[in-house]
Amino acid sequence: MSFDLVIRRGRLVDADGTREADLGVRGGVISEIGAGLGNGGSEIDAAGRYVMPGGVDCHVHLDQVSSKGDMTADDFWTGSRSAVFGGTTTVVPFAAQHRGMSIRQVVDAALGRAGKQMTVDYGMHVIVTDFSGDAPAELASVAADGIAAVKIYLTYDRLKLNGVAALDVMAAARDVGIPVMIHAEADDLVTRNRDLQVAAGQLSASSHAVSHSREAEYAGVAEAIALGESSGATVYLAHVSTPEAIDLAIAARASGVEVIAETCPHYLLLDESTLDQPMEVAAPFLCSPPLRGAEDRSGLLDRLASGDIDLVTSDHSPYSLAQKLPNGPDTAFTEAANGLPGIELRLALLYSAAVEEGHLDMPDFVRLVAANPAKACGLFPRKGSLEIGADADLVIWSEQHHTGSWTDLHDNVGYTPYEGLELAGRPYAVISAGEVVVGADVDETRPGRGRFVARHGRTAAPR
Ligand code: DUC
Ligand code: ZN
Ligand code: ZN
Repeated sequence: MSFDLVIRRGRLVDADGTREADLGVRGGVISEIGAGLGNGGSEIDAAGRYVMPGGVDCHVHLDQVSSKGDMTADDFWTGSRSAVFGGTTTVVPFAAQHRGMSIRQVVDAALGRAGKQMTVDYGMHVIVTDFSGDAPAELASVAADGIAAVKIYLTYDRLKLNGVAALDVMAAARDVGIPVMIHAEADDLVTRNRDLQVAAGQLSASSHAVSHSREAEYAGVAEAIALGESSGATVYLAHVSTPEAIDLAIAARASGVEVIAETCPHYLLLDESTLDQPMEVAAPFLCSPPLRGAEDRSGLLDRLASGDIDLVTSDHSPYSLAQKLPNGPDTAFTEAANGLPGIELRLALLYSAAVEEGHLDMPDFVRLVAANPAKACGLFPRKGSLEIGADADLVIWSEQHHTGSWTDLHDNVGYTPYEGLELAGRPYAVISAGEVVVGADVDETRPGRGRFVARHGRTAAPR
């Protein structure tokens, strides 16, 4: 027998283009691509379907305690299982250092739990909120072990770093060759707007959007870019919600700053008017930065097509309705858990918003959901490519239309913000390390089958 698995006559698509060929897998890696390959131990007929690298989601919150003290509804098992059902075969969550904790210990503990629970391969980032004492040495040590990036916050009282500490993290990250993911909203603007809303008794969901204004994002992104410019570190702008903030990144790149820009499906599909409803309806849609308007969505789609936005991640932030509404319908916007779930529908959402609508072609799609996220995490070409020798993490894609419904999903959240939305595209089968894990009547997910994949080398912006 020549191969463990042969996928026949698929339309193979990677970030560089599309071709029709057979793909042979041996020992969990892609071993040959061509016409008329020999027999496989198992075979899949993919005629008329796209075969693409598995999705890489490098912004997901699993098994993580938020700044408000909420534990995410998904752990590494439920989150990674939900991911693979949606076509994501590599996830990169965060080990979160809260103040006073050791970076080394939080990373080791997260990797230990992930090793037991993850059903697909994974990397790990570390959130740093306290860079005193042994933290610089510990960051260097976890970076040497293959941590993908460090994340810092410019806002949130319990997370934010002051300017000096932020610059220290940036310089340390530059020295070890990892990007700094930045939650880029200016704290002064967010805090002042929030306090004014609270003082005026304006506690509804729309006041959250007033607090997290677009100006707060512009100012945060400008600060993040300045941190990158003065330190020489690669800036990874997390969850950008406005085209104007992307334009700041474009200008910064032109003057030599390394900037990776990310957006998320909720900024491409959902509208800020959702927040004008009573809290019990709006709370599931509260995230930071908040949902924006139609012009923003169209501007983001343009910048996805032009290549100015590098990647689309889910920012999966899974909180239950009880965490969203701790005081029921009387919950104030300051009390609701912050963030949207979306790990399973990420590919279907981007496909629906951008490919089906003619803004992007399939190689663009692969670039945004797989190749560039893998590059941003130092995992390419092992992940996010169809190169010979790459891990056989593959999605056979169906263009089938379907309706978003939480009952079809595999997360532990209890709702989806995309309930009832007409969607195009979903996985027909998902292969992880050469094993068909998800398909029609196939569910081979199991805790612990995923492997830690270390970042290799210095990470540069994927362009
Ligand atoms: N930042 C994130 O990265 N995710 C969820 C909420 C937030 O503020
Ligand atoms: Zn953030
Ligand atoms: Zn996030």
